[in-house]
Amino acid sequence: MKLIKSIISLLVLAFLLSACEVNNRVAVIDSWARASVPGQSVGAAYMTLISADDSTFVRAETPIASSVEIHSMTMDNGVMKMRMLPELPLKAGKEEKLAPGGFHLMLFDLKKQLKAGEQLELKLTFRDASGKITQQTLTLPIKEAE
Ligand SMILES: [Cu+2]
Repeated sequence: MKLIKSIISLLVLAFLLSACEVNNRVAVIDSWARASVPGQSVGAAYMTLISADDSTFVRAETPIASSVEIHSMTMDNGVMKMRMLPELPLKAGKEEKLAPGGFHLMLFDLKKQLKAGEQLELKLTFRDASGKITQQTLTLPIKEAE
């Protein structure tokens, strides 16, 4: 009886721990936005996403752009082609890099210039395998492209 009780309390503990992790199942590292020039209406942001479980990057928003799209970039007969992705699947434990020349976030209708040294607020939305939505807000440094 005592053994069953301790097994039950272990199960409850495991459940509580996993419930606590729900809000932070996707790690975001190396995030930055590319500095823009005056009058430029489109910007770009980059980051590396690592999800603990299979999940999906659904969308991104920022107060300083009308919309943000997830894009892929590929070479097609020597021509760079960008394509909008409805969402980006994330494999458990696999780094998904959004970097110049590959996946990136495209910011449309910038409301102000992105100046190097300043910061940009970006809200990311993820959906886990069970359909649960989580969001995290990031502060990205704005930098000149290397
Ligand atoms: Cu693009």
